[in-house]
Amino acid sequence: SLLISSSSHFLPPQGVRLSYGTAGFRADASLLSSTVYRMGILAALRSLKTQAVIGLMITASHNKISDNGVKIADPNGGMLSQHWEPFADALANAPSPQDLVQLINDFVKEGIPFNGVRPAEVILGRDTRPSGDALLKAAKEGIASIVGAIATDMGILTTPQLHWMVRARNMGMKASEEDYFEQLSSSFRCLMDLIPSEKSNRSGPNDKLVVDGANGVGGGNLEVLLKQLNGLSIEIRNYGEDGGVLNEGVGADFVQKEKVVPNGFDSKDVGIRCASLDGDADRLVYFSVTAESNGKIELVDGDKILSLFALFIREQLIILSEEEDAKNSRQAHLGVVQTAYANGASTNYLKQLGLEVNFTPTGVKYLHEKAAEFDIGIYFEANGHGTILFSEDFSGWLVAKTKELSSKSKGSELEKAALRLLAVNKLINQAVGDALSGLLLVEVILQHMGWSIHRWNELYHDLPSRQLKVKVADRTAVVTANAETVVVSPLGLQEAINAETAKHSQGRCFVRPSGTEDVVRVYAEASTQEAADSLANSVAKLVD
Ligand code: NG1
Ligand code: ZN
Repeated sequence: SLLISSSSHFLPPQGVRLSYGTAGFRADASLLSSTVYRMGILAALRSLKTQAVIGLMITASHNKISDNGVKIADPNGGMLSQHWEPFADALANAPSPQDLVQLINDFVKEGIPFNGVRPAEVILGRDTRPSGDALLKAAKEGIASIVGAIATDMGILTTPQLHWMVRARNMGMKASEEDYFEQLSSSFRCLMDLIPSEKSNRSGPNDKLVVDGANGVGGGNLEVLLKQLNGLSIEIRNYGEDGGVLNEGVGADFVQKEKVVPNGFDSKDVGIRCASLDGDADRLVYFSVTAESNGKIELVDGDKILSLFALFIREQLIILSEEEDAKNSRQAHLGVVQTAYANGASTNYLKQLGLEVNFTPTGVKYLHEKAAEFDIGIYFEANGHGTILFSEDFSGWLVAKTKELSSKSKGSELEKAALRLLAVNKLINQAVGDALSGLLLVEVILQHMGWSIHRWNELYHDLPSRQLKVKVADRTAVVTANAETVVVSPLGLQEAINAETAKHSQGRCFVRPSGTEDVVRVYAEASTQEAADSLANSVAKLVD
């Protein structure tokens, strides 16, 4: 058959077992062509099964340039349904073309319609990695091996753009790259127009933002977006076209983990508001260079972006809830979602605002799923990946409300609050975390509040923390519960961690197996950096 002959060009690497982790498959790019080919097949089957457009993205995000990866976007633009992950693993690891065909036949028999249905349609994107071009061709061949399947190559994109396009296509909306830029820029302009007038003249040439593009796809795309905007002064560095290497000494992951300036930034930037994207532009952190000479920064991480977003949304909801005509008002349920990596000071701050804070295990799919339970759900990982979700029900209410207010109380504070929420609903990428839409939202909220990056950073003070990785023989031996905060196996380990933690004031510590690397991660927090370091080190010894 077609499958047997085409799959014989893509034999899996020997002696490597790949698994569909929290971010799809990731490995050295040279190992991936068979996996990507097979994920092309899976994407086409998923499209037939759901009768919707599916996305396939080739990226290894913040990892080194020689790595690559592949992940699938489901019809709603989110991550592939967890029910299909075992099938993805089985496909990727099937040893021969015959085994592969057998697997597919068995799977299809369980209920994938082929006849009298809309053909499979997969849209593809890739980041700037040099290995991406050949891998994209492999994905297309996989898709083409399913009869009638259509593959649409969108070229080099940010990961969130591809997810956004899948979601937009399946909602029957315009879904090209131009449409993406148009939606972000028009909703951004709308939010700028709604800034209280006493604050609207704050920005000037002295208030520029400098962005580190991680030498990836984000810098160039941000530049395209900027051409459609007014009122933002942004300088972009680390485009990736001036000899800099993707993610090497640059980018959101580097800045957040190392807490030092990325390449291309130095003491001349002291005090300026700076931001870092990661290589595929789905993470965003802010920072400012301190006057100390060693490249130290003040880091404004995902937790603080979450806090800023929560404050702004809460402010609009409070205005709306003060509406006199009580019968048309609606008490919106706002929830925030974090993981155990969120700095304890951020959690305290959010709770003290009266917000409901929820915890899930690490991995965007878990955070996203939880946030979707609210009228407005905001989720962020400390590393800068996160977004805001508006429920369908609440979005509908908001559209109706703004219509009603535009005739009843045009120009009122009430109308402005509703219009702001509606604009956030359009600006923020509701498929996945998106550094570009997140950056625009941060910028407009800072202007709305009249805040500098320092004022923002003062919302609360991070507790000192330390993250370590421990190489172990078998990381799956560590099993956790309660959103990864408690070890249930091996027996006795949690008690030992508790005993170490109790030695430190404001101590908090947890360990978990990484979903993307072959390590166990240790996280510790305490009232001083020395204490956090010492707690992390002693717990790392317990794991080893
Ligand atoms: P793992 O390797 O499971 O810790 C890392 C990040 C996650 C998430 C995924 C996917 C940390 C501690 N973990 O997961 O937050 O971003 O990669 O890229 O940052
Ligand atoms: Zn990324």
